[in-house]
Amino acid sequence: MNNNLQKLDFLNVYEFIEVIDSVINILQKERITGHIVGGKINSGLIELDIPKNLVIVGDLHGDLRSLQHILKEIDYENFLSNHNNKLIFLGDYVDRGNHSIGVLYTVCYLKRKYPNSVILMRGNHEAHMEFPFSSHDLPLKIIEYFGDNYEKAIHSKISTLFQSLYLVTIIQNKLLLVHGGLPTEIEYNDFKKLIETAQSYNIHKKTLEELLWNDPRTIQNGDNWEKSRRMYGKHFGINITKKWLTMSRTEVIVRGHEPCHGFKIDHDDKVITLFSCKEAYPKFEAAHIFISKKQLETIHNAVDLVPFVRKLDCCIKNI
Ligand SMILES: [Mn+2]
Repeated sequence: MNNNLQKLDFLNVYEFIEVIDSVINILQKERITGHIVGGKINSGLIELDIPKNLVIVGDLHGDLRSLQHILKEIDYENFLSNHNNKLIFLGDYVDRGNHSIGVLYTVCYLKRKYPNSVILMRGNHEAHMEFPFSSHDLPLKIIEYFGDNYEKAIHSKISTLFQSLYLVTIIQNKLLLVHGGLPTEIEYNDFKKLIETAQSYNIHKKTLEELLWNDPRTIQNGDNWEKSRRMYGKHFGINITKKWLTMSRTEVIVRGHEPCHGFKIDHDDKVITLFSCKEAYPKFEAAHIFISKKQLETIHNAVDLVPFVRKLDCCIKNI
C-alpha cells in the first residue's frame, strides 16, 4: 500500500483539509465542464460508457480495514492508473465504524490522485444536514482525531464535499447505481430534467431523500410503495424498478444501504444490494464487484452479476 495511505494514524489536520479541499475543487470542476473520461456529467448524474474494468464498492461505514483489503485486492495503483477503469463508491463512507476519518481521507486521496478513475457517490450518511439522525457520529470522530478547535471548520468543509457527491450513475445500457433506491414520486426522465435544469446542486428534497434512503421491497397491497421503518425514505416496489430501468435503458439497479451477506437480490433479479464493510456489522459479510467490459456486456440481470461479486474473506486469504 502506498505510503500516504499507510500512515493514517499520523494524518495531520492540514493534510486532511487539503485533500478534502482538492476534491471539492475537482468535483466542482467536473460539474462545470460536464466531462469525465468515458462519460458525461449533469449535476448529480454521471452517465458512463462501459468501462474497461469496473469495481463497485458499497457501504464502508468507517471500516478502513475492509477498504484497504479491497484496494489491495484490485491492485489499486495499477487499476486506477488506467482512466478507462472505474472505481465507484456507492456512499456511506462514515459513521458506525472506528475510522470514518481514515476512510474519508482514503477515498478523497484516491479521487485527487486518479480523478477520472474514481467516482464518489453520496449516501444518506453524507446528508445529515438535510436529514439529521442520531447515529451520525462523524462530528465526534473529528474531535477525537483533530481536537475541539477544528471541529466546526472541518465539519463545514466536509458538508460542502458531501453536497458535491454524485447521486445517480448510469453505466450505459447496463447498470443504474444509486445509494438507497429509486424515487416513487418522480420518474427517471423527470429526474433527468430536474438535474439538467437545476441551477445549483440542489434537487427537490423529497427526491434526494428517496435516492439516499429508499429500500426495495415486495409491496403486498399492489401499490408502488409503502412506508419505511427507517426515519426517512420509503420502500419502493418492483413497478418502480421496472419503470426506472426502462426509462434509463439499463438492466440492473446496483445499490448499497442495507447490511447483507456481501450482496442480496430483489425485484425479480433486477436489483442487487452490495455491502462492503464488516467492522460495525460482524454478523454480515463484506464484498465488492469486479467486472470487465466484456463480462459486463453479457449481463442482463442481477443474478448474472453474482459471479463477479468478491467477498472480503476471499480477499484476506489471498493477501
Ligand atoms: Mn445508507
